[in-house]
Amino acid sequence: MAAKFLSENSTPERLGEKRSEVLDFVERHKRVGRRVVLVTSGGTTVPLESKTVRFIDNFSVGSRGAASTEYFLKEGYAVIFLHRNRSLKPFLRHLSSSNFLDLLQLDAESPTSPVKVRPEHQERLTSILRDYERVRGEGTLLGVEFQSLSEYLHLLQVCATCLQTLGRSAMLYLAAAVADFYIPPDQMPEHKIQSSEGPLNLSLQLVPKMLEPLVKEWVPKAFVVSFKLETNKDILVSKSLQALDKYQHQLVVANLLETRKKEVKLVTKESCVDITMTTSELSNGQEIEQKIVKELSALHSDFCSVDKQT
Ligand code: PAZ
Repeated sequence: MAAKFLSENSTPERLGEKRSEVLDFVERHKRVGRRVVLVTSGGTTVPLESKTVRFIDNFSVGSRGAASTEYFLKEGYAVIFLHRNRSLKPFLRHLSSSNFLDLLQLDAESPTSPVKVRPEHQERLTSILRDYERVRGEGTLLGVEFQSLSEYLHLLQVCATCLQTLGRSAMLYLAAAVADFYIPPDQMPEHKIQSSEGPLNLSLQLVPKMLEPLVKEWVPKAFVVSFKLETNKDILVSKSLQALDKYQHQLVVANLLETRKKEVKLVTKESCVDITMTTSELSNGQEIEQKIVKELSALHSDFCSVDKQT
């Protein structure tokens, strides 16, 4: 099913070049013994026309993926950040609620470098820039962009297979909100759908679950974390357990749409651990992703130590 989807849906531009970049990144960090995590982030679009004017989208803005990426970097991981274009980016996300130009001012007294950061933003920007420059200097973050469902799935396969060589020291953290339904290319109109033709009836097909080949074939030794989003709390844990049973991966991060920034559950076959934020932690600007990543990093260390014992 997955192979059929990938062969029938066109590959993203410069896929070969992107594969080489990811492979080089993985090899470089493998040489120094650094663990590598693939973080997926943001929603996918599902085109309604091949010359796409309209598409179906979802709510995800990529906060989970962008924030988690920063915390994985702090934990010493190298991160492949597979993200939706225009979704939130690590470091830059801290400025997403500001108008960039409001952070700056013109200084008439220094004509050669007249653009300055306003004094009230100096401290915050310095701290963001310091973290960003350290990561750039160490070369520990690689961004890979997608927009549509099909681009995402092709790039997921490429990134995951490049990680195979790392065995247990690779982690996959699949936080992207991936569409479950799509229109196959042979059923998609070429041109913009005309409203003059009346109301639109869409028939969508199921997207094959890529977790299956990912766990069985692409990265069979890696530590794989999937996400489960629900709106009904009564089915959250049972659906997470079903996924673990079906795909045989290591862990599901289970969350509800409304409370996803305040509480999640880390579900494995053996346990279900609640991670929660207090009101004071939230008002101090602390983020749940810091706790999630800390916990996962520790579990990943245990998982890697099995290799060393054998
Ligand atoms: O991207 P975001 O921060 O707005 O939301 C994060 C999330 C809810 C998409 C993520 O935590 C998640 O659950 N992803 C998987 C969604 C799914 O079940 O397909």
